[in-house]
Amino acid sequence: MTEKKAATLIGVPLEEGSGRGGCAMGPAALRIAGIGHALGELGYAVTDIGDLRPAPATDLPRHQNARHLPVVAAFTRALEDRTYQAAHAGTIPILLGGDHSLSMGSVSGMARHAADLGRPLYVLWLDAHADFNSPDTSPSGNMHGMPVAFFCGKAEFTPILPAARPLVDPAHVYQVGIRSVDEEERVAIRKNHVNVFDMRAIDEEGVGAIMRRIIADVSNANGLLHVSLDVDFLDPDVAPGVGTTVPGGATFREAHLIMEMLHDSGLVSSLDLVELNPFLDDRGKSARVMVELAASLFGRRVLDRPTRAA
Ligand code: 4U7
Ligand code: MN
Ligand code: MN
Ligand code: MN
Repeated sequence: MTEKKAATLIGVPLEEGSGRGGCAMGPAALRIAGIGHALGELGYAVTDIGDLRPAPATDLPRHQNARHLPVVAAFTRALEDRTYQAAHAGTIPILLGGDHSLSMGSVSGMARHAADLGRPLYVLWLDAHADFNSPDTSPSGNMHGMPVAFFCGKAEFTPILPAARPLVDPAHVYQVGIRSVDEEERVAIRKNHVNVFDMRAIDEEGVGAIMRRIIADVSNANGLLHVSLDVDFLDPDVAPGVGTTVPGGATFREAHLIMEMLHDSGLVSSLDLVELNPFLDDRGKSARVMVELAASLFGRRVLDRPTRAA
């Protein structure tokens, strides 16, 4: 008998990493748009553990260019553990964000899980931004621009998680959809050999060819693949509900094909749905798009746009 596939929904009402209000409502909007129902329909046993609300960390000094560090650090610690536990229990952790600083915790938790299994962790970063700043380089001090540097061990936040924590090899990070990179970030992603497929690469090669390469790399290495989907990966016309819109983003069809190919690969171990700001959304449009993409990633085959919701 094959065991029923299982998913754990983890609500992350975190907005302090983003420098503005609204992302804390993201988990509610994703639930109303039907994330749990969609996964249930696809045959998953879904456990929703509700929203995490850790108290701010009291042991960290304030950092003038890592804004709200005590809040983000508390979420990082809680999420590292909850994500690890969900994966260790044989389920797929799905993080309902919340701003992108939550990936400091979710990806670190998956790195611990992958280390347990003796398998490498790969990360697919679907985003307009590289999120490879550190407190030393960030032009804003907003920690949602720092998670990739953090889980690769390239940003100096050592007191947040144990110094000996498993890191992600930057050469195992694949960024797709990139179109806004800060000056020092550009240097850092090159120096650290992050694999970047910017919008020009998508236009020239197409997402199908790009995804085939990424999937082949992960598959050949017997890796786990964590997918981190930032709303601003999509064009603002497709998904306006985000604080950091950048024109010229992915179309719905491109994003959808990526999800279908990921599903067929069977490699995806975990997922972040991040940066949804329902306060900026257009009548739930972006929330529904995010849920439709997640459903495709977990096996929905027809293009039935969800009509339930709000
Ligand atoms: B997101 C930025 F300066 N790079 O660091 C920064 F442009 O999670 C934006 O991808 C970061 O939405 C965007 O503040 C973070 C800025
Ligand atoms: Mn991001
Ligand atoms: Mn972004
Ligand atoms: Mn390798």
